[in-house]
Amino acid sequence: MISLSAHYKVIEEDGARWRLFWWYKANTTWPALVSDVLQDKYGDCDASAPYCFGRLPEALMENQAEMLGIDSADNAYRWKFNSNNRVSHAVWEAFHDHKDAQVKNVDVWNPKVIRGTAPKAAQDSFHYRMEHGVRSLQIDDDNCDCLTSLSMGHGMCLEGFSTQYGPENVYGVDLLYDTYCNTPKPSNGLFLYFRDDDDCMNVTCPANKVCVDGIYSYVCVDA
Ligand SMILES: [Ca+2]
Ligand SMILES: [Ca+2]
Ligand SMILES: [Ca+2]
Repeated sequence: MISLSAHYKVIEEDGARWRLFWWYKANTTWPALVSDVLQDKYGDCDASAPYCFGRLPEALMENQAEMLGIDSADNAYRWKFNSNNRVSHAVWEAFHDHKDAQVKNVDVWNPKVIRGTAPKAAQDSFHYRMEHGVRSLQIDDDNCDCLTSLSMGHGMCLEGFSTQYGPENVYGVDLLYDTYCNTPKPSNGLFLYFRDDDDCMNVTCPANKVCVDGIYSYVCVDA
């Protein structure tokens, strides 16, 4: 069966094809009813919505998967998942399996920088957990708001939140390149994509059918 999410936007970046799965448009009012930045099963969002808190498709395979992030300041980072890297694996389990995580100062999992500036500190930590009523996540150097790369939901510092870096009860995203100690806010935007190769590339469908790309699959449907 075709994924309903075939309608999510596809882009080309850094020599690969990418499909959108998570987004938060800059200056969107944070939706008060949302209590989890990964609440939506892949494909459940309306493609025209101002935000989508989607997870990775279930059919995606960890050691073949890659993620691309582009923020509203046009920083673009590319991550390659690796089940042997404890930070990568915890991020995968959050985005794919909807599992909470906390790993700190373990394996470095830096993104490839496609545009913009690289994180100032080695990204060797990750957590995904409830903070101020919203299940939030953060990839950084030490599980606290400074020098993050991916930071979505509410700010987080160790087991809680520190008002040293930002005010309480402000939700949104941080930019991928964190100049120092910024916390997530709704004036930033962020778009996350997964690598989705075109499985229709070498397919010839029967007459009157067209090929629709899936995840490691395709289907020929009526034109
Ligand atoms: Ca930090
Ligand atoms: Ca930050
Ligand atoms: Ca595909």
